[in-house]
Parts: sequence; C-alpha cells; structure tokens
Amino acid sequence: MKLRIAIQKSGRLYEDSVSLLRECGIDLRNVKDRLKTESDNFPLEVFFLRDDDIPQYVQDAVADIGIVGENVLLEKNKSVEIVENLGFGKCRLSVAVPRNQEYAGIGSLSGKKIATSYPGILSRYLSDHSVTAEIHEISGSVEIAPGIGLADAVCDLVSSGGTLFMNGLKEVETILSSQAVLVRNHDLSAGKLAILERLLFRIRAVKKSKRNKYVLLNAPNDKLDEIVALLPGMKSPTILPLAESGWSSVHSVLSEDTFWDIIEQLKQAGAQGILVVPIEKMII
Ligand code: PRT
Ligand code: ZN
Repeated sequence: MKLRIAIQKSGRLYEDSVSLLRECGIDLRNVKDRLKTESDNFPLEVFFLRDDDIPQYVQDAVADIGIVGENVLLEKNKSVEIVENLGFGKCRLSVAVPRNQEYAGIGSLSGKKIATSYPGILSRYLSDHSVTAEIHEISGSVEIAPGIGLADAVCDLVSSGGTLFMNGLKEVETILSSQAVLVRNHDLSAGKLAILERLLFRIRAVKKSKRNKYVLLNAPNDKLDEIVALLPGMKSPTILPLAESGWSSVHSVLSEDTFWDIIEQLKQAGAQGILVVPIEKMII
C-alpha cells in the first residue's frame, strides 16, 4: 500500500514541497516534468498538479494528502482536513488601493470595483464587514487592474510588497495570513493513516530542526550555574570538562525565537568561544 500525495507541479510551492519530502529521507525518482513519481524507500506516490486542483483531488480521494497554500484551500472551500502547517510559502491576502488615494477604512470600499483571483474569500470578508462592492474576478496580473482603469482596488497575495509598490498601490487591509499546509482526505484507511503518521513524525522532526540550533560554548566553572540557567536544552545541557582547568564545554539546543537574546546573555555571563551549528533532524 502507498500513500498518494499531491504537490504543486511547478510554481512557488514546488521546490519547498520536494525539498521537504527529501529532508524527510524520502527518495523521489526523477521529478522533472513528470505527472507522477514514487519513492523506492518510503510507501509514497507523488502526483504533480496545479495548486488550484489539489483541494478537490484530496477531497475526492484521488490523492490521500496534499500540500497547498491555505489561501487556495479557503478559496476552493473543499472538505479536507489540515494536518500540519509547513512553515513555507508564507504570504498574505490583502486589499490594496492606489497609493495616492486616501483610505478611510473598509467602509470606503462600498460600491467600488475590486479585482481579485480570490472572489470567494473576498466576498466572505466583505459581507462579514457589511460592505457591498463589485468583485471582478481575474486570473492573473491582478495588480495592474487599477492602473488600466479596470478596478478601483485589488485583493491579491503579497509577500515582500514589491509588486504592489511597483504598481503604485498600497496595502490597506490584510484578509488572511497564509502558508503551505499539509491536508488529508477525511476517510483514510488504517493502513494509510499509519503511513501518514510516519510521514508526519519525520516532517515534525525536520521542522523542529529548522527552528533550533545546536550551541557549544566554553564557560568558566565559577559561572557555570548562571550560564546553565540561561539554557533550556532538550532535557538539560551537556557539560564536559575542558583540558584547561577551571573551564567547561557546555552544549545545548536553542530555539530561533529566543536565540539572539540568550546568546547576548550568555556572553554577558562569561561564556566564550560560542559555536552555533545547524541541526539536521531533531527527534524528541
Ligand atoms: O500553476 P499553478 O496554478 O499551480 O500555480 P499559481 O501560479 O496559481 O501559483 P504560484 O506558484 O504563483 O503560487 C503558489 C502559492 O504560493 C500561492 O497559492 C501562495 O500560497 C504561495 N505564495 C507565497 C505566493 C506568494 N507568496 C506571492 N508572493 N503566491 C503568489 N505570490 C505572487 C502574488 O500573487 C503577486 O503577484 O507574488 C506577487 C507578490 O509578491 P511580492 O513579493 O512582490 O509582494
Ligand atoms: Zn494556481
């Protein structure tokens, strides 16, 4: 038995999706320009599809699981289950208006024409805010619509904001923060669920390793207590005596969120020779 996963065929999620599977130790045969491939060392079959089709394929059990942006998932409104946020493909769906135009809140969009590729999410958002506007659905290059007189505003995906800026637009409402997610069909057999569990175990270990760093440092023994108190570690830090008497080597794991703060405090507490090393996998 194999678990069938649908990932984007080409585009912004393709590279990260394939890398994630590879970092999970899953060998994929020849992925270029293929519709389908499978792994020799893990019971996984991979389908390459347009991202827009992935929610439907997973809902209809043509694929068992899939990797897709939350933005697409919410727009398509299919019945699938999110099992894991994957931390890549981050973007937001925002409303933008011409930069030189004053914006007096969401109410000011009333009666306006808004161009978007996300009519479903936008119309739900507008009706939640009791705003009636005309939604003009277009499939690409949404950002040029105001400049050519096709719309008064746009609702589009933004990551750096560069595209809006280049088109003389400013972001005024954020409707959704999105990232790639792993979704599954509701009714997987026990055998497929077991494969999904194995895959999830690996995905979580990869994600955790990316959020954490391995830190090695030298500490004077009289400062050890203070330094150790700063380190969370997985259980407690490893402490080894150095050849030079009065000094120890301390090893620990630090999370990205608190990393710089703790490094500064460690230096202040007398730590020296701090080495920071990436972690490949982290299983706890
Ligand atoms: O062919 P297929 O249908 O599979 O792909 P697609 O062309 O529909 O999608 P693709 O590959 O462009 O994007 C796939 C997914 O990547 C999206 O559904 C989002 O979940 C995610 N993502 C993350 C983005 C962006 N960031 C992003 N910046 N998708 C699109 N953009 C576009 C945006 O539409 C705008 O044109 O990039 C431009 C804005 O970028 P900045 O950096 O200038 O703000
Ligand atoms: Zn698409």
